Amino acid sequence: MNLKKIAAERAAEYIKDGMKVGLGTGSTAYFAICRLGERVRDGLQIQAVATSEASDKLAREWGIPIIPFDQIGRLDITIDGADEVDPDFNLIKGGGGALLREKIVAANSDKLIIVADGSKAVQQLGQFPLPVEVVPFASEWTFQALENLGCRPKWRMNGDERYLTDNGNLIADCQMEAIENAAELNVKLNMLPGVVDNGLFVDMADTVILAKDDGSIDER
Ligand code: ABF
Repeated sequence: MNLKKIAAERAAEYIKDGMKVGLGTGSTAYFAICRLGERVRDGLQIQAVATSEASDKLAREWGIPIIPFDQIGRLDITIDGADEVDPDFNLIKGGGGALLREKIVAANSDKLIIVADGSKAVQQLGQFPLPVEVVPFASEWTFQALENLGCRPKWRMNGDERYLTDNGNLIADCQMEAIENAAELNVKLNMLPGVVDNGLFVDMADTVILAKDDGSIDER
């Protein structure tokens, strides 16, 4: 049983003719894009923006019309995955490296639907290392600033090289253990001049669809 697929395909049912849709990134959002691709093949009419180069490519392969972000206007629904979801629907995202575009697309959406298997539900955010996107200029200075904030950052690597996002930035994965106040940390991180954005999505998700181990869906 593929729990990610179950959750993602349930979310795809929300999409109706004429909608403008944000396409998430990651192995769960992948199934939502494929399901929407099937529906487009069967006649569903939508326009979409993608949150990563990978999702853009996948959507185009399925024949989903992709529009540049600045030309699409307000989105009806975005379907995206998450690394952690707390009981208030606050999220850690960015394990897939696409947090910046994901946050911009989510902020421009009337409705953000998060899809995941049940393992992503947590009581408190912070076990999953919080991704922080950092500009390459003065990156060691920013790294130090993250340490001073009490984060324990580690540069994300791609083999021997530092990982680069679709925007040409670095990712510092910050081991936090427990995030007591996600809203406050979100602001503090984004106040650091070298930080572009971070993977805390506070008060952004509208609906969370989790597929549980037995295949049933917890949808709130
Ligand atoms: C994206 O993909 C990210 O924000 C998140 O990091 C990740 C979730 O990965 P997966 O769906 O592959 O578990 O949604």
